[in-house]
Amino acid sequence: MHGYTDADLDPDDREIVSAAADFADRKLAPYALEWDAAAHFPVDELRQAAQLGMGAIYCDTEHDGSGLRRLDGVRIFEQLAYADPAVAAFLSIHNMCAWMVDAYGTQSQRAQWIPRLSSMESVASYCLTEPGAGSDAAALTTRARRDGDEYVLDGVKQFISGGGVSDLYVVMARTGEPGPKGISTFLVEAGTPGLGFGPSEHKMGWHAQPTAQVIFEGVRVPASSLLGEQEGRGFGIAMNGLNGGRLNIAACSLGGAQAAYDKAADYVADRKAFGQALIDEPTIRFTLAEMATDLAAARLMLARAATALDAGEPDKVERCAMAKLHVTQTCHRIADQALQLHGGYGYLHEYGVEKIVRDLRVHRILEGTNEIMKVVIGRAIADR
Ligand code: FAD
Ligand code: 2MC
Repeated sequence: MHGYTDADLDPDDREIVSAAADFADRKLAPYALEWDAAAHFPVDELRQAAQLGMGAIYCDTEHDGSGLRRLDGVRIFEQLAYADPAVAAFLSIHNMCAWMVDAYGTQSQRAQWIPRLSSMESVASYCLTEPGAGSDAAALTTRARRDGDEYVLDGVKQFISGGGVSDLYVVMARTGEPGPKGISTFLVEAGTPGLGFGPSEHKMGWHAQPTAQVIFEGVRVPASSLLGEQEGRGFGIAMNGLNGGRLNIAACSLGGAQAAYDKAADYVADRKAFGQALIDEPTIRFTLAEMATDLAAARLMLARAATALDAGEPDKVERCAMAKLHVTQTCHRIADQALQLHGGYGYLHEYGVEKIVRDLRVHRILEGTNEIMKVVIGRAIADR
């Protein structure tokens, strides 16, 4: 259990967190640098995580979900990210998709998809962003036109995590008027004629998972692919998915930063300069003290936002946005401080810290940029 003592958790919670930490230590950590260097997406290991209940963490148990809380989810992603933030973050996106199907799907959509998503026999991607609509997501132009018993999808989705590899694409597309009210959500299976993909993007970090355009050219899906049967609900579905997604991305930052901090604390205890261990230099100790304090505060803030989402508290949206803003920003800084404490060695791949800095950087951009988090929080303040 990285970042927790026994006193932090009751026995049931401890079991969940320990199981995730044990899996991460054995199945992810030893290979994370290799996967990063080779841009390898470890689908087999993701399926092993799913065997332990991490494929549909907060989906109902009725269709093989794990029936856990958001709070459990963020702790699980934190432990997985301690080993590999990129892999943990992909699993969090898959879980966001599974929850959207479970929360908004019809009984038959849930029965069809949740068992497959829970086992990760079907890996899922979330498709909202477009080349011309990122932060302004409600401006999306991918169109779904009703044609008899089918919808026909045309458009391009940009930066899709798992694009080209996933089995199920959860797609926000326009069925009606401009703006948020004209958007619906569709479940599109890989292999559907007209569904294509761009090349895998070359990225600064997140090398262990592919990112690609998802292209729809006259993609025909049965009308039963409309999530929740009713048109016009897609923007709300997408946003509610993202509330939890934002927490999970923050959890991935926290796990990565905890790992970077632990590496730095070990390193400065060993490294000698000016006749003493670096940890005996007071300014270095102060840096570690601030990093440890920031990690503890971030963990508390994230847990509070997760309980707000679990309980459906009225301010859950802004709490999730605040947690995403604060935790991803703070944790990226902590990872960078850890790199600095390693001196030149921090810049080398084999020490594992530069990978964490690269992986955590994008958490300030995706699932809503940190500027958009301020827009969300600011609107809540203005609407008080
Ligand atoms: P823009 O919206 O063009 O923003 C550019 C800049 O302007 C940003 O700094 C932004 O904060 C700022 N800005 C915009 N509007 C405002 C405003 N009103 N006030 C202040 N500042 C503002 N999307 C998916 O749908 N699914 C995925 O799986 C997915 N995975 C991703 C993986 C990676 C590696 C990356 C890089 C992105 C991924 N995204 C995904 C897309 C991601 O969510 C978007 O990149 C993000 O929402 C920002 O959109 P944009 O890139 O179009 O930037
Ligand atoms: N939770 C629940 N509902 C929400 C919501 C949220 N977080 N955000 C907005 N809504 C609702 C809102 O309450 C309103 O509902 P109603 O019509 O019932 O009043 C509706 O959605 C429209 O909202 P707005 O009027 O605020 O819409 P607007 O277009 O002005 O702005 C904004 C919305 C900027 C908050 C939204 O577009 C946004 O979050 N943009 C960021 C996009 C984003 O996060 N992309 C991430 C892509 S996924 C990714 O990166 C991955 C790695 C998977």
